[in-house]
Amino acid sequence: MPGEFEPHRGTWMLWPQRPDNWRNGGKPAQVAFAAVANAIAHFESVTIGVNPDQLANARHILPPQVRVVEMANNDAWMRDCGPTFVVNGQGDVRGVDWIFNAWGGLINGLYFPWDLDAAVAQKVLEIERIVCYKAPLVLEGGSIHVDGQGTCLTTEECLLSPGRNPDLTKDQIEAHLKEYLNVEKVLWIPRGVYRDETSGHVDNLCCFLRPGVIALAWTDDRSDPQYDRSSEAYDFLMAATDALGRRLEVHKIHQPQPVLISSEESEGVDVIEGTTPRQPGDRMAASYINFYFCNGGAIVPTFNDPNDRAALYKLQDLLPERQVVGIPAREILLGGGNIHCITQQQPFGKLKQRVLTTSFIAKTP
Ligand code: KQY
Repeated sequence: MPGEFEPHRGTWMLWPQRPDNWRNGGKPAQVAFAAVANAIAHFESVTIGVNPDQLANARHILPPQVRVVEMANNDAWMRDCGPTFVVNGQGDVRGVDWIFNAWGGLINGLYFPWDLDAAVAQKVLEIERIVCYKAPLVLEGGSIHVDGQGTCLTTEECLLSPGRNPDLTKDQIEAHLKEYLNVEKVLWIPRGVYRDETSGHVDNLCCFLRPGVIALAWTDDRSDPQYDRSSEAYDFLMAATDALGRRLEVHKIHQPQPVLISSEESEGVDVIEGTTPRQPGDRMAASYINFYFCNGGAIVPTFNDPNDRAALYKLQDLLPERQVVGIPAREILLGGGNIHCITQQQPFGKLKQRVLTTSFIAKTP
């Protein structure tokens, strides 16, 4: 699996609408998703899968350069139900279709049913005519990050949670990661971000900025429940080496102040049995780390918070080769995730495909 920071052929997303997760029938979230799609489209092509009843609305709201395709789904988390794109030894792009069970199935999943989401990865791969590898593991894309050089980051809290693969040992899960992602080393961080409803997806806590270099969600406030989680992750990463035996450089990105659901926001969400409730005063798992790399850019969530500026400047310093773009993302956070969770990169194949494409273009009159 290439690192997300490597070149992309494009980005895949889904369109939000379910009223028991997105307030006001999904309208504010749709505006936020459109802003993300528009920002990414400045750097690379974007495709959005949309349920049939929202097709006209999505086409109306999204800019013309964003490709809109009909794709039935239960909710809008392409990172988690979409394919994980990999590149084989010949340089061909392939897709891994993990088992999706809505972040914990009937044990602690976030909604039921999830059958449409479970079919999304295959549909994306059919559209792109990419061969699909069916993996016998419950896993969402937000629970892994790779450096493209043999190292995978994940959390024990998530991949060992009872709702995912209770019949597999840690070693068996690691063996699947090694096989399907072609990694040699899995770094098991103990826990993710406080109150992350995915049971601690790593993509909200830390990510590779490039091989050997990691950005980590941080707070200096020892009374914040996030402090212990970030500290143990920091200590773990500082003591670790990657697949090539390198020590890791870890950069702390200070989190926003706790983001709490307001009464108005809570009232806008339909109450349906079996779906995660959204109560006033509940803290959401806000994190600047939940950003998305695209070709030449990094699209970073902002929260109208005093720390927004520092986070954007620090990431820009750490990523001088990219344009860092902040997008107001409270409405995405209110649904339980953020910009990284709603996007999925499709990489270029290795040299062969790019050379073929270039020579074809060169010969076309
Ligand atoms: O990857 C994510 N953070 C997705 C969260 C899903 C939340 C569903 N309500």
